[in-house]
Amino acid sequence: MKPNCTVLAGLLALTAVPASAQLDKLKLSDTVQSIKFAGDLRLRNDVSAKRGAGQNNRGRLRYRLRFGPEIELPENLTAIIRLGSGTGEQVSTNQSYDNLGAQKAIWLDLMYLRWKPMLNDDAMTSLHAGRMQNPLWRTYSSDVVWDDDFNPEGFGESIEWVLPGPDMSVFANGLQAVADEDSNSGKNQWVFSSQFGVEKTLPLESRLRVAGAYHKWSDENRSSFGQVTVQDGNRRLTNGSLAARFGVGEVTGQLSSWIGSVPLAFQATVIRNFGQVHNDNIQGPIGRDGYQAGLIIGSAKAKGQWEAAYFKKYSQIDSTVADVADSDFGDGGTNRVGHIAWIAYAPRDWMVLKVKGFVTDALDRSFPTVAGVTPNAGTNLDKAINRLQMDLSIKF
Ligand SMILES: [Ca+2]
Ligand SMILES: [Ca+2]
Ligand SMILES: [Ca+2]
Repeated sequence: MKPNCTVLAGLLALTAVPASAQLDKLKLSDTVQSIKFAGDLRLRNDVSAKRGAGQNNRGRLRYRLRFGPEIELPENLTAIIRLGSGTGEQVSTNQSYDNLGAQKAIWLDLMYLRWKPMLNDDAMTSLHAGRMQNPLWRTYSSDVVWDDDFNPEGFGESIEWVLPGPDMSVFANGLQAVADEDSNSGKNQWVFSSQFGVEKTLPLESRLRVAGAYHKWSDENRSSFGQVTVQDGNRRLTNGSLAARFGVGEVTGQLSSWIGSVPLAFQATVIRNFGQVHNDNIQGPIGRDGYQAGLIIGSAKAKGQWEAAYFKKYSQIDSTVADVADSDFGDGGTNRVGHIAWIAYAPRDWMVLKVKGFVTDALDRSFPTVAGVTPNAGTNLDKAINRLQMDLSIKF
């Protein structure tokens, strides 16, 4: 009887301690100025209908977890760490319900240092190094070039100046990322991006933000990138390396406005691969252009809010590097044209319900549209893919 009482008394004593006092016992090193944990969790039903030889319809129940700390250090330095679910792909942290409940892996999704020096009262500067969030400014339509899940490994720089006078700011972003390192080559493969943009306040509380960028890949034809996921599109050599060269020019922009109290955002991105010219590896149409354009009405960011959106996307075979482009359009990648639409509703500040549909088709059927499949097989050239995603997302 007596030992039980002791345990009970101990438990009562523990629960009687206020939460704040328990937190006081959390020991942090003197270097840590503050620490913030955040994350998100998404449950998805992903259904795709595929037409074409060798193509199967699929229905996948999937989840995504991302979670980690932002650790504020001295001297305006922050360490950002995030773990993510998935299968280690460069363009997704999705994991399917699969293999009789087998344990699923956790990956390093972000791990970088951010330095925000105070250089000027009218300028915001930040420098990044590590495996980081893409430092380039992007809208939804920018995923014709960059999948939102792609976290480059290298260096990033961002600066934005507020100009005196006409409600205007200018900004510049840089990215120098290692695409791949190989033991048999002293030279890494890289991507170098430079972006310059401007934001201007317009009448009727409208705003226009536009940026031009150039994404230059180097040694992209030397070998493959050793990437986990090879996406559709892009001509490739038998060793898996890209056949075309890539120097992609991009103009991306957003015009935000209002209909009464409902926000409205027009977005468009236009790309051309200026690196793409005829060479020994490139026969047939050169295939170097792409765009995505559309609008989002409303904004499902707080309790009771909704949004609806429509976009048209068009991406020729070598318009950009397929393996870092949006992974949800068709099976992901390039050489595809189609429509994207969604509606979303936020029943709580921290919860969003979303239904998103894709109606797509292969753009040029004379090319292999399935990664790694040669065209002369006569299969896989007809590749219409329609897709429906139903999401429940929680932010915490
Ligand atoms: Ca993705
Ligand atoms: Ca490698
Ligand atoms: Ca390589």
